[in-house]
Amino acid sequence: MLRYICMIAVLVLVAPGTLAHAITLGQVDTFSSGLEDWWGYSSYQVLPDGGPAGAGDAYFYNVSTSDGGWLTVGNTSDRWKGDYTAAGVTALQVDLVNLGSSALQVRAYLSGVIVDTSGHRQGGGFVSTIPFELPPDAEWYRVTFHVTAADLTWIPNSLNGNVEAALRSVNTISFRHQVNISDGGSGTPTMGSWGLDNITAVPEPASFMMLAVTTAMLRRRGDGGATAPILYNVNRGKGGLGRGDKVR
Ligand SMILES: [Ca+2]
Repeated sequence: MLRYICMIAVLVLVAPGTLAHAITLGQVDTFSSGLEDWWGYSSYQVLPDGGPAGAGDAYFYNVSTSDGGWLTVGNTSDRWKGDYTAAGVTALQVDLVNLGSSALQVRAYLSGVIVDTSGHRQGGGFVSTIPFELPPDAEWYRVTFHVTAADLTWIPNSLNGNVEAALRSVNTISFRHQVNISDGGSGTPTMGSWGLDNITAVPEPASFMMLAVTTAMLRRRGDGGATAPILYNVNRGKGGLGRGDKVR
């Protein structure tokens, strides 16, 4: 019996890419239990009310009080690390609200690195090629950022730009105001404030659409008629620059 236990232990230890709580399709962070390992540049906190479902719906609030600050919200915990390709995670869905006075150009960011058999570090940092323009109207928008190789652009000078390698071993994700990809790895400095909620690892579009519709219907039933978030789908080749397709 002891031999079998040891064999199982070894298999667990050597399984490639294994993390204790790595990325899982469908996982969602709602901020109902606090920061849930999310962090922000400038100032940030979880506010207990005012999320998409209104009173009692906590959300992540991030504010920059000077022109030199960033609106960038990220996560480097094990739950959001790992092999996105193997997990089937092809997009990140997030509810967003702009609480400032200027529109924000929001992009998703992922970075990852794999050391190949020759000892070379493959990967880098990547952002959405197409940003989502979040208007300063204090409305919640449900936005889907596709994170496949076709939807991401390398931020130069971060490793070698091997996006397939990065997606196989993600170590950081974030959402940020970034006007130009050349603005670099932290986004574009600005003064403003925004909120995020219901950050979800979503699957292929067909499955995602069922999930999105189901979520919206449940929310309407559950909150006594509050307006569900406006749905947008940010995808290269669709919707044009600055705004994705309006789903609903
Ligand atoms: Ca929430």
